[in-house]
Amino acid sequence: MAIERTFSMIKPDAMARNLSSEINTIIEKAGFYIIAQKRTLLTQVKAKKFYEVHKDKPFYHELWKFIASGPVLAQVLQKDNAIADYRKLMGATNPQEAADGTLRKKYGATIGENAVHGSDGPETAQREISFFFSELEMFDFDDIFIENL
Ligand code: 3AN
Repeated sequence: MAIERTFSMIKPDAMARNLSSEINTIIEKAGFYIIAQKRTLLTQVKAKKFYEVHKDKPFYHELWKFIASGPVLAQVLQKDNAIADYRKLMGATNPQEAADGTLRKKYGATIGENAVHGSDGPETAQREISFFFSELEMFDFDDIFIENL
């Protein structure tokens, strides 16, 4: 399987409950390397832009309002098969339907306030990572390994 990067975001509900370290421990124990992360507060303009693929959905307004309602922890995770594996670790969008042991089951409250976000495919991952991070802000274990050969 190929080494991949995916974008993760710990959402305002989980941040307000001070859960970022606890969630990061689970992420790291599942084998992901957090190769970049930043705490930030999205403006409403940026929140709308981040979620613009959902602009025709009935919950768009609720979605961008919530993500701009408090600080988030934006992250880039790296691992074999990172995109699908992180979706699995997060669990179903609706915490009530999420499998036991998943982040959303453990920490999510509702379909909107569901603690974490993760990219749903390679193109989305690319777009979401570059929305928050420049290449210089990420380190890559493979690069470090090659340099030290
Ligand atoms: P996922 O984050 O699991 O890929 P999507 O792509 O269906 O889920 O939805 C994007 C985001 O929109 C989700 N993170 C979720 O919090 C929110 N969302 C989805 N459906 C609803 C809904 N019916 N009401 C409010 N928010 C929703």
